[in-house]
Amino acid sequence: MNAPVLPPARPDTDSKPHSAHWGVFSAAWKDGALKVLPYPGDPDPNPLIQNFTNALDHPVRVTAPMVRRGWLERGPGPDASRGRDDYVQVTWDHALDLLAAELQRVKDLHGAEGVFGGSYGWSSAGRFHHAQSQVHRFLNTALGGYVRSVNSYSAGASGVILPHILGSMDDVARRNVTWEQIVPHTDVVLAFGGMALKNSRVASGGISRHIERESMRQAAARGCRFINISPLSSDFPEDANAQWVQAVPGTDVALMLALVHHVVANGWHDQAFLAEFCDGWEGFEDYLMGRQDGQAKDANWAAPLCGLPAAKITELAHLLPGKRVLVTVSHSLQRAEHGEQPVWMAAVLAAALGQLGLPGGGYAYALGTLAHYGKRSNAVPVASLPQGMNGVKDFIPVARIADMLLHPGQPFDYNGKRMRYPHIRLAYWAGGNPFHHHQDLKRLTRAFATLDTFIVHEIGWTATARHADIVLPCTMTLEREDIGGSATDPLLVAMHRIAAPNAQARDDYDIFADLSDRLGTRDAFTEGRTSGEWLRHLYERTRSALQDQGLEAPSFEQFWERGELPLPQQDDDGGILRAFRDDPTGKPLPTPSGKVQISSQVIAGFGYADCPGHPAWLPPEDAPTPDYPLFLVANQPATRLHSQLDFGAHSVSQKRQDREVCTLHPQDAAARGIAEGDIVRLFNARGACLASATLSTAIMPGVAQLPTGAWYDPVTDASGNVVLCGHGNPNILTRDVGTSSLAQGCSGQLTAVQVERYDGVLPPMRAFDPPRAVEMDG
Ligand SMILES: Nc1nc2c(c(=O)[nH]1)N[C@H]1C(S)=C(S)[C@@H](COP(=O)(O)OP(=O)(O)OC[C@H]3O[C@@H](n4cnc5c(=O)[nH]c(N)nc54)[C@H](O)[C@@H]3O)O[C@H]1N2
Ligand SMILES: Nc1nc2c(c(=O)[nH]1)N[C@H]1C(S)=C(S)[C@@H](COP(=O)(O)OP(=O)(O)OC[C@H]3O[C@@H](n4cnc5c(=O)[nH]c(N)nc54)[C@H](O)[C@@H]3O)O[C@H]1N2
Ligand SMILES: [Mo]
Repeated sequence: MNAPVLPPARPDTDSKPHSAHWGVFSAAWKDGALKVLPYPGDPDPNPLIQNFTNALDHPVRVTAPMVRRGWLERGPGPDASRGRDDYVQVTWDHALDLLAAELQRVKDLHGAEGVFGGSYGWSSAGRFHHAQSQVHRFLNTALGGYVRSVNSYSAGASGVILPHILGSMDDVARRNVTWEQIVPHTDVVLAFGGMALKNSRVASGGISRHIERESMRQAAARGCRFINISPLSSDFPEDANAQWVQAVPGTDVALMLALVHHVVANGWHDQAFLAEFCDGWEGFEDYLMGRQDGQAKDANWAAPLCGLPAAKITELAHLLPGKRVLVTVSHSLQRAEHGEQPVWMAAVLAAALGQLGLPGGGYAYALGTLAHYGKRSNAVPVASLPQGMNGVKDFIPVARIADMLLHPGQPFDYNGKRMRYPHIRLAYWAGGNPFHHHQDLKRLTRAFATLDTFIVHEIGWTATARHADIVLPCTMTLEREDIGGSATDPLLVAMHRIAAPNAQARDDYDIFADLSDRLGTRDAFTEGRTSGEWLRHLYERTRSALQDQGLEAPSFEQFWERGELPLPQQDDDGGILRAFRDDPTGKPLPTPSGKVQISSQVIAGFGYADCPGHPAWLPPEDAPTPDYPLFLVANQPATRLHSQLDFGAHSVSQKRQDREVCTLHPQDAAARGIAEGDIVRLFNARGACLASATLSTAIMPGVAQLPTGAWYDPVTDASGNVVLCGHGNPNILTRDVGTSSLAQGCSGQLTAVQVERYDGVLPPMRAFDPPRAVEMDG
């Protein structure tokens, strides 16, 4: 079955609109090739749209339903051969019959509590075919529910701590300071983790205009100073003319403490603001000034931790008083051990400066990390698929998946609660790639080996699909019609179909509908609608809201014909923080005191040593050692979204010798005899991977950077043990521990490694070859 399938002859077509999380575009067939052009209104289009050009009939697409041989022969049950087995191709009917029977078996024996349907992942931009919504709706209607996951890999720590101290993540990140305010008002942007354009070019649901570069340019031209506190100078574009402050990764809290210390020691803090708008300053100030532990958190204390001269820290502090200052913290800082602390401490820094709630000032958590942030909100809702009711109460913080599978029944802490991991027998994934997003991949393989059954719908043979028992080929976004939109982008996109489904691929929706049929729940899942009828039904919400506001409200047919619909937006004008500043008693913050929690009695009451009652410097456990002396930054890739379309033309064009590229400082490279373009081996006690080295002074010494997203390509020894990932997936190195007992977020951004030149035989890169598969007889 692995014989090459000839692509169908493609006649030339007119260009049609479509959308991805990384941009709105149009696509057309010309001379047998797919041409992809950015949305004409986009001032700074994202090159990632070029990943589509070779994707549709790439050999790594899943072409037919497949069942893992061991599962087919031995039936459901724990199996350590997941990830190493071959596949047997079956018909759609056979696959769906097997799957329906297995779902029924698990439900009868263990209840819906035995099914994990968290299915975390970004899937694709269309709002109806959003795979995670589809799988949740299916499990709710067919089984009555599933064990779910809460929070995200993006904002695992901040999503939990922010409601304790300021308000919801969305209120602090998404409906707060806008780029429109920064351009005229802000004097200093203190950006911890920078504001990399590669990141703000992405927004779930799509993004029609990339305005960040131009906004930074205009603000800088007016005199706004951008400070890039980051191990990488590329975390700001040149347009921002940013000053680069090279602080040791993971030490931002120490730096923030020292800045606040200097501000307080000089009496520059806004005492009136702290008294009126904040709660718990005194206890925090005792810690800051070292009144109890005898250690003032001053510049001299922070300097050796941060790897910065004390004079540099005080120089930064001098930039702040009397200025309109905006503090930002990228998501990356909280995707690390004690990730709650920088999120909290940055709020305290902005509060000490009295800046919270001012136009262009204060604290805009995560501004610059996604295109959603710093924008106005739409004044009308956009489509989303209702997921139904989940009858199962059990859940896990999303990044605790391997802990759950490996330790059923064991207790864990989360946000003040003591909970127990449920015993999962079957996991169902559609639209996510745990072998991309999770840490310590060898441990994750052991975790998935405990399942009775693992089901995956995929467009391609990701490592996740290669660990599954039943793999169902689904259409990719270009192969179906959908509606693209998000709550902060003023364009609804009619996502036209650009190509017929590849091989036997089917829409997730149609797969779930036919599966529901076998389980007797088809009507509950479909409500009698085809996908085309669903699109019309979901569009109606937007149309009627437009009509209610007396605006032009085109019919679905008109919208489809035009390809796009501009949406009205509202002026959030600073969101809850501005409202609170203007009217502190009438518009209190949704916190216990109604004010900014500089300290929190609630969090103190949880009694967590790893998340005390005020922000504090807690040194990371996973820091460089003599054996593993470099900090590895495993950040978001510039060449794709996560692992999506890693086989796409743009992503592949940036690899070297088929490997992902790892950046090293020339000093660190020279000390190891590594030259530009050498293949290197990155390793620590958990694992190893290969990459191609590039040398650059745009990274600070002592730090190596390898982006996430290269598809896991395990190379095994004679006994089947994984020796390394030959492609460069950093998650074979990262540590699978929660940020703290409070949030239990993912801590994959940083880990300690050693790097050496790899002089061995380069293993062939096989992540983009489909696995061995045979066709079922008869
Ligand atoms: N070390 C480290 N790890 C990290 C991070 C980090 O900074 N460092 N970042 C984390 C973050 S912030 C995130 S958000 C996660 C991202 O993790 P994921 O969201 O899981 O990553 P994606 O690659 O976007 O996975 C989406 C998958 O859905 C598939 N897909 C696309 N369209 C469809 C469809 O229509 N149907 C179906 N069934 N499947 C579809 C794609 O092929 C792809 O495999 O990674 C996290 N992991
Ligand atoms: N091109 C592209 N864009 C994306 C994504 C993608 O996969 N590809 N993913 C999107 C998603 S889902 C999310 S959640 C966001 C994520 O947004 P982030 O998590 O903020 O993105 P990263 O690129 O992982 O990290 C940003 C920068 O933080 C710096 N950094 C790392 N550790 C530290 C530290 O300890 N201190 C300081 N000061 N700096 C540090 C690194 O230099 C890194 O480049 O990005 C989104 N944008
Ligand atoms: Mo994310």
